[in-house]
Amino acid sequence: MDQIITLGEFIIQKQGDFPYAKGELSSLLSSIRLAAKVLNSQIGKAGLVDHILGGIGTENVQGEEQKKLDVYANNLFINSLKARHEVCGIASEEEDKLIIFENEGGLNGKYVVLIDPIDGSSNIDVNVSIGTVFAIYRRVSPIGTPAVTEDFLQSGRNQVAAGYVIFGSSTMLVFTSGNGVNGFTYDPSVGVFYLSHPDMKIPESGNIYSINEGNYAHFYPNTKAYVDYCKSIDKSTGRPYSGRYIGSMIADIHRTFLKGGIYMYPKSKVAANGKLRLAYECNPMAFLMEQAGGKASDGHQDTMDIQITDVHQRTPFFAGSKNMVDKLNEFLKG
Ligand code: P6P
Repeated sequence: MDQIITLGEFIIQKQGDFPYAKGELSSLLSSIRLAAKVLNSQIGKAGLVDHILGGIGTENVQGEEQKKLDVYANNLFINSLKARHEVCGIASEEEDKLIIFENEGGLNGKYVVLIDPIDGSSNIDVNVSIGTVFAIYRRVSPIGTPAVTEDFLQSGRNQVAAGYVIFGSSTMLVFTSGNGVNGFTYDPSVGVFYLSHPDMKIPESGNIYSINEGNYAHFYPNTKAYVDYCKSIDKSTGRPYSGRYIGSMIADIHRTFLKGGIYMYPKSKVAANGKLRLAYECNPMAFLMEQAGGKASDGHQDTMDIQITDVHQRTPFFAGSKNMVDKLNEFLKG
C-alpha cells in the first residue's frame, strides 16, 4: 500500500521548500486546514439546518446577496488566520475594506492572505460543489507595523502559496507553494486530509470547454468565434468538444485540472471585465494552473502579469490546458 501521508506531515516534510519560512507558512497553512475542517462540517449540515442556508438580507462589495454560509465562512477563516499570528492582514471577497490585524501577533505577521471564503455560494441551496480560494503573499511593509494597501496589491507572480478547498462529493484541499500542486482528500471519520493527488499535472490538451453559453448573445465576436470553433466538427482535433459548465468556478476548474479542458469567463457587452476577481480568485487559480503545467490568461497576457490596482477588481479569465488557452488567445488577439 502506498505510503499514507497527511497534509500535516506533508507540510513538515516540505518545510524546506517554503521560501524564507521558519514554520510560519506551515502554521498559516495549518490554520487554513483547520478552518476547512470546521467549514466542511457545517456545509455537510447545510441541507439539514437552516441556520446557515439562505440569504441574510445583506450584499457584499460585489453587490451579490450574502448567504449565511458566506458570512459564516468569512468569519471562520478570519478568526482562524488571526489566531496564528502569522498574518498581518486579510482581503476577503465578503469585506468591502481590508482587515488589518493590529494586535501584537498581527503587527509581527509576515504574510497577507487574499481569500474568497465561499465561491459559488449561489449553488449552496442546490447542493452543487462550492469552495474556498486563497492566495498568500509575504508582506512588503515593515514587520511590526500595520499592514498597508500595497501588501495586498502585489503582482500575482509574488504569491508564495495558493490553493482551494472544494466541498463536493468529497472535500479536497489543493495547494501549491511554488513546488508543484498537491491534492489532499479529507476523511471526516478521522478528521485528516490525506495526500490523494500528488504532483497534479493538467493535460496539455483536452476536449472540454466550460463557459456560460447563456451569455453568448453578449459575447464579443472573437469570443463567439472560439466557442463556435469548440462546437465545430474536426475529428483530427477531437472536436466538437464536450460542453461542461457547473456554474461554480472551483468545481469547473477542479474538473479541468483532472481531465484537461478550458474554463472561460470572458468580458462581454454586459460584463466589461468579466465577473471573476483577480486578487482572490484568478491569481491563485493561475498560480496553481502554471504550477500544474497549465496556463491562465485574460486573452492577452498571463493572469499573474495583470497589474492590480484594486483588491476587488475583475478580469476576463481563461484557464486550463496550455494548448487550449494558447488557441483561445489566438482567437482573442485575432
Ligand atoms: P454565471 C459563482 O458566483 C461565480 O463567481 C463562479 O463560481 C462561477 O464560475 C460564476 O460565478 C458563474 O457565473 O454568470 O455563469 O452564473
